[in-house]
Amino acid sequence: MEILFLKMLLLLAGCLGGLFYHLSDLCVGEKRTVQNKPNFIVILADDVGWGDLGANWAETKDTPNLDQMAAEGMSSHGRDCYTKVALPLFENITIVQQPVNLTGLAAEYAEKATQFIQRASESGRPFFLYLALAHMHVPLVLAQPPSSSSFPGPYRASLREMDALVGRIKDKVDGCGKENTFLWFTGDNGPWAQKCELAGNMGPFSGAWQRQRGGSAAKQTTWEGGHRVPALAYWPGRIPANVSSVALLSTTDIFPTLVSLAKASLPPNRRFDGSDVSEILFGQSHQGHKTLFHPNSGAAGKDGEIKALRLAQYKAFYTTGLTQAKTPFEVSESEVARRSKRLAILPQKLRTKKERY
Ligand SMILES: [Ca+2]
Repeated sequence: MEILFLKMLLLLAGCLGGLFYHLSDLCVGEKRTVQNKPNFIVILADDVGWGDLGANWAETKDTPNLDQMAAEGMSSHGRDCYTKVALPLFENITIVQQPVNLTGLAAEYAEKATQFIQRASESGRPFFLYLALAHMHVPLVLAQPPSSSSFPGPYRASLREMDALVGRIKDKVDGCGKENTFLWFTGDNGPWAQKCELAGNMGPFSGAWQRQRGGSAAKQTTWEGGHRVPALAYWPGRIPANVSSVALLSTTDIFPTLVSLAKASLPPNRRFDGSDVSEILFGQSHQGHKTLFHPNSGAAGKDGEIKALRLAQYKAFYTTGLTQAKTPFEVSESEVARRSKRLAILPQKLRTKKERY
């Protein structure tokens, strides 16, 4: 199998990488045919909150493109600003910028990604594009002049910028092979709550129980706000539109799933935590993981130690944040789905009473 790395853009922990894996036709100019193997685009956002997407949380109004992607695919139930950072920006193995100009980074992501999709499509070979964004984290640069009358604040401006960026990539896919391209958007973990208004929205997973004991329920903890991330899967004709799945999935499933869809095999000499979840994405199954183990990030104990266990609708915590917990909590997906739609219209008094996560 011929494999060519074409582009790589690296910033902080994120990279935009692309490779072709060999096969036949795709779209060349106006002529478009369906190849035997699909294309894959994975967009990974940093510290994006489950409630940052309007598709999940009705109070959020800043993500029309991601919401549209959710409507056309499947969703699954995750002050200090600078203009430059000292880290380098890579294209393949070449540093193309250092320090990175953060002001133009979103535009550069979009330009490189869309150019890559275009060139890959014209090549007639299937491709894989991985786009690991510097967004959301905390805003590293103001995405909009604060003097603007429509400036919504640093975080929301950055959220809108990311939404527009994903929208540009989706538009490119739509114009150049959407019938054979699988687009997967998700996040790595929940918001960095200690950054207050510069952090994302956890939606209903605000961790009332944990916060009462002085801890956080977001990033670096094993609570839902720290582990549950938005996930959108888009592939018209293969993935059913406007479906919200309650199956328990993990970002560790991405690799086995893409390997399977590429008709390749996982290396046999190691174990993988994730599974091929393509049947769930294609609407043929609702059985995700029955059990997930949540290791500690190191912020609240020894890095890698199992601190919480998810079993079906139950989640047991042993140590999380600064607080020890021995209480199993029930995580009702149907309740979450119902509340995510209803909470936006509930009075604050009722909302607080209902928050258990
Ligand atoms: Ca992160």
